[in-house]
Amino acid sequence: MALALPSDLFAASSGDLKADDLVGVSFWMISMALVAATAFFFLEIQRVSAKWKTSLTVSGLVTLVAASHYFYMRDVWVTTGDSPTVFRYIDWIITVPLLMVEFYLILSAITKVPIGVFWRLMIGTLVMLIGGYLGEAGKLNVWVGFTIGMVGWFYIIWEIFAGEAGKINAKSAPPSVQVAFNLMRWIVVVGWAIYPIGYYLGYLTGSSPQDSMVLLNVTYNLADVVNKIAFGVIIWTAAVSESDKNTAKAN
Ligand SMILES: *C/C=C(C)/C=C/C=C(C)/C=C/C1=C(C)CCCC1(C)C
Repeated sequence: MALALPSDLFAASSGDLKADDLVGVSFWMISMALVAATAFFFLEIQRVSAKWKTSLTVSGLVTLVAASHYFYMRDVWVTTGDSPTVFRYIDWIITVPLLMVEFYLILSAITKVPIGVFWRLMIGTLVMLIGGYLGEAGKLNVWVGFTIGMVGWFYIIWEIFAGEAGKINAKSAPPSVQVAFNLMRWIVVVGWAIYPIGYYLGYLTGSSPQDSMVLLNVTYNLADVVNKIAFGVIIWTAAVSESDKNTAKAN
């Protein structure tokens, strides 16, 4: 039968992934991991108690939105060798606010949280991402964009450690939620720090554009594994342990 297609035809449908293309391979692997994580978070919704279901839904939405963008980013990279900056920032402008919603939900699972907390986290997010985008897109000097982005990020860190969000959690959360909240805070500090490092490696070291774009994309991709998948798993852990505790009490 003449049904067998030449293998380069298959490869051509998504560009031609080279075995030594580290960035391209990382785009493929992470897009699959994001798909798997999405299925996992959605399936686990039925296992946790009512007040945790929305948190798992949001985790699954973050990985779903990111998986879709990874397919596009992967194609841009594999076919052109360019950084998929526009897709990257479209992804972040949707997923980072969703992660902020997640913070708000974790706090709201325990106590009544003023809506102002949510809006302040959103404002910090917008400043951070708009500054970064203008720098990366060449609309602003790369250092100026970087600095604006850093200001937005520091503002978020301040809010979740010293601001109203930080105080609410310290006062009223049960231990497992406090553990989750603390881990999430360290994700925002340590996990999110990987992004400005990526920006720095991409634009501010003065090395060749090709090398810089490899470093930038590998670093951003690694950061997404930590901050989208691992972050979701942390929330899942808290949700399962809190739900099991409540079931034990009820029996
Ligand atoms: C799922 C995607 C996430 C969690 C993306 C987070 C992105 C950042 C924390 C980006 C931060 C940046 C700075 C702090 C300064 C320079 C510019 C950015 C946008 C890379």
